[in-house]
Amino acid sequence: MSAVDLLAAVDDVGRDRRRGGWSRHLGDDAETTLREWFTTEAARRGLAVETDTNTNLWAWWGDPEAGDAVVTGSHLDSVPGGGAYDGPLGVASGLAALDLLRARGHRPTRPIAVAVFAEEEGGRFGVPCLGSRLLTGALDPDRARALRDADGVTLAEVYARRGHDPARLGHDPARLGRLARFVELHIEQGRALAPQDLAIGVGSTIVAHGRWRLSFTGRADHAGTTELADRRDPMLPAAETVLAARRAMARDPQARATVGRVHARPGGTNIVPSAVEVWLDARGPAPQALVEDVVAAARAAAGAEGCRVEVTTDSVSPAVRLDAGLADTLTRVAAATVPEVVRLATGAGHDAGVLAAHLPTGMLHVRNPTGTSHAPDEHAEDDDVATGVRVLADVLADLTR
Ligand code: HGY
Ligand code: MN
Ligand code: MN
Ligand code: MN
Repeated sequence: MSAVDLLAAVDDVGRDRRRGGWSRHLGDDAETTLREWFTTEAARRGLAVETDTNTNLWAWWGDPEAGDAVVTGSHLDSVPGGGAYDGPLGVASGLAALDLLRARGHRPTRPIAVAVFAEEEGGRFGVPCLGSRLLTGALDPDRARALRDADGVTLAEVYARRGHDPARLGHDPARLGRLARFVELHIEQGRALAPQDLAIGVGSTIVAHGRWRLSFTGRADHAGTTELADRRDPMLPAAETVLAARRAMARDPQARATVGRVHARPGGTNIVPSAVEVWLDARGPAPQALVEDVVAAARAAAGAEGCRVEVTTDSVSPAVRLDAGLADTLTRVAAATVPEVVRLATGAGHDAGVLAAHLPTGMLHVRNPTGTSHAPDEHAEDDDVATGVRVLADVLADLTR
């Protein structure tokens, strides 16, 4: 079954009629349905499916305990109102690549797994790459268990409802030690390949990125009867935060500073808010320095409005240089299928960026004609998807000969 057909089978899962696009978040019905779909498709292929203590899924061709495994895969969760390819393309391509290898009669000399990492987008609990960070010990399990979603539900409660013991979350060095290579196929996010008329890019680096939360506290009051001098309006320093992020990007073309999420309480149209939370996504060569500039402006604005401000770090991911030797292998193997292969530095975070600190890790990026991602219009052409699957199959064959 082709990756396009696999994706088509779940195209209606998690469609977000209100926002457009798809919304599939850890523990919700859509993500649960996608996990069941993956498990069914893997079992249909005779793969042994297991759920690890961090609820990452692993579909094995070969003995999971043997070690020295070659792993591909990605994630099934999405951002709110996201596209259908970011994550699922890598998972579907992994299954389709195994179909190709079997059709060719390939007999791997080492185990191969297709993995699905939990909550890569951090869409529900705010910490990206949750499953791979827990697996690798990059996220403290106590902190993870206590994470709360927008409704105040904790991660521990969601896992318990799922029948997973939250007490078992955490670093899994034994599992990690059995992995020898990880190759993630992902739709390109950004538009580097299309202008060069290229279908495949090999990942070289992943930019440093992080998420910070600025919580402004003022005083609720009547919108119609409170004069400016009497207001302590937290929306004003929140607005200054957004403008400071834009100034930071204008200063440094490599910087990315985004405020995509704001939450005002109590949230009435006719109320000067009592509190406003602003989430800042910062990326680039030095995201912390960028954040310091934005926070300084936010603090000054908060002071001028008589508001308090608290700044917390939700997550920080250092810049990652993907394994050069594996990138060379990916490039060599891909060259048998596509006329030219380029290295691609990406501004998007991935589970590959987390695993890269623990085992040789590579990425294959599949052309995105418009570059649009984290949005309903995200798209890869069927021919490019098929090319990506062929290249991934050739890579898995090369690594398991
Ligand atoms: O946010 C990111 O860069 C990734 O798509 N999770
Ligand atoms: Mn994403
Ligand atoms: Mn992704
Ligand atoms: Mn199409």
